Amino acid sequence: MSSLFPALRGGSGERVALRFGDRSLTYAELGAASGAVADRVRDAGRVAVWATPELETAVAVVGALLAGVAVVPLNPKSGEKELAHILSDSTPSLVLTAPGTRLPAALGDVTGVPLARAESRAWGRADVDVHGTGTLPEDRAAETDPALIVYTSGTTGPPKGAVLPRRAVAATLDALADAWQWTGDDVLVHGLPLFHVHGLVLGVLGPLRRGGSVRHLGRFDTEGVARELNGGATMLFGVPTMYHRIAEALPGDPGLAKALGRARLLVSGSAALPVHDHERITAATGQRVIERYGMTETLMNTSVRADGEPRPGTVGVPLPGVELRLVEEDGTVLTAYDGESVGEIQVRGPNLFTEYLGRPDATAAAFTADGRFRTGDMAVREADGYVRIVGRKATDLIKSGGYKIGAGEIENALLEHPGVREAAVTGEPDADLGERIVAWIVPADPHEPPSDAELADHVARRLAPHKRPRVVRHLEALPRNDMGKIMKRALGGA
Ligand code: MCA
Ligand code: AMP
Repeated sequence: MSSLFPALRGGSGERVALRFGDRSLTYAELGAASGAVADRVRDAGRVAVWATPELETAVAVVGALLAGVAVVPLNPKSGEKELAHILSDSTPSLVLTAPGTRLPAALGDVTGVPLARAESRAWGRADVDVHGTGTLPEDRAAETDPALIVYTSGTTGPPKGAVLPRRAVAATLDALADAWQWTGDDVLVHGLPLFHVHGLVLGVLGPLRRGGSVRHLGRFDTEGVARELNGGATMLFGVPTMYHRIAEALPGDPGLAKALGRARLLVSGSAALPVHDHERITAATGQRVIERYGMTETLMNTSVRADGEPRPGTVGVPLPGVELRLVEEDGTVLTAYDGESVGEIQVRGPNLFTEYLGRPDATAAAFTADGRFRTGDMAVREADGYVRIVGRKATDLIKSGGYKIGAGEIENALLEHPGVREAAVTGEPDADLGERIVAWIVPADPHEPPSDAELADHVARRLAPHKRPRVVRHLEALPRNDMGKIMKRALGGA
């Protein structure tokens, strides 16, 4: 297939490709640095990347992709149980890290390979010519070859690895370029984590595929957003929690309002942005935030278009190449564009993943016989085709801060704590996070229950900090039906 990153071979060598804090790389430097990584990993089979928000994470991912090697991005805050699962499931031959990274013992015998500092002249090998005539590796990978394996939570059990082919990455980024008039002139700013699709595929590989620039904030804050938008950034990507924090900050920060007013495009995704936050941002800045809708398994499916009417509360129209339909419980395909008939969103297109790694059962269950992916998201379609998401089929999935978290994996982790006899996890509305994780527990010893902080730390250490319960409630027994199944509705959960 043609290259994923034509700009690395084209003539944009002196243009800045990546900036993380005060460190940056031009396309020429990125070509040299990632070309060297490609050399190192060429025969590695599959590699993991310790995805800290640093330059070297981007260099490692681009280098592996240049070599045609599949990348497993790892959350550097993964707890021991989550990390052990992902490593044993994806069996990477090595883990690429930024220099100076201390890897946890839970990594076991997988070799950590620290990269040289990305700007270091050590990359500047004479045989790497980023202007097209030299030895950046030939792109021999097929479009169906895996580019990334991204772990995503289900309702029960440990996370599954979604295998994303190179075709899906190229297709989704090109469809977004069409929808957003996204070009090499754009400079994107964001502070998203680099171990998920939003921050990594859209937020790093997106600008690089266009030949544009990305400025990563290291960690999200409104000051960084204002600084970069005032300093020439043209686009902002964020999850609703980030836009909510912006909406909260705007009344006291005219500089932030001015900076947002300058942007070409403000894009929100990963969860629904409440209409109230849309309205507050528009009132203060004159800008409309546009939403796009995607999933780890499907990459992007719909978006409000840059040249379309922004409509708060909707996720816009199907992207070019994406077939989207709504299907009722009994399998009836909805033909109405009436804004009220609700069906499950099913999608088909070049943007889809190929399988859950090593899970043919789960893969088969996720697709219809004619190759459409069942998203589990429930939606209606308005007369002009705009899609409005109204809910989710699975009651045991929680979206908190834009992260998808399965209730089952947290329940299992809580049950591993000696102070917990029974556990149920639900999501509760939260103005900042969208939903917050609530743990309902029956303590092993009601007179000496574990503290809330102890349980939060336990889950953070086992799984990941963003999976920790924000609220713990104690019960004498969990409400169960005649079959012994926990009745989450009685707990106020879904
Ligand atoms: C707190 N911390 C702890 C504990 N408590 N660490 C260990 N143990 C504890 N008990 C740490 C956290 O790790 C974090 O550290 C800091 O304290 C604050 O924690 P928290 O309150 O959880 O973070 P936050 O600042 O409130 O995070 C909000 C956020 C974050 C920045 C919006 O939720 C976020 O980055 N969300 C993005 C999710 C995302 O990218 N989703 C995309 C997947 P520190 O601050 O150092 O980290 S969806 C997707 O990809 C699809 C395709 C799509 O459609 O986009
Ligand atoms: P993940 O599996 O973490 O990739 O999350 C995918 C899920 O996030 C989707 O199935 C949706 O439920 C949700 N999602 C993503 N973007 C949006 C959006 N703009 N509005 C509402 N929900 C969204």
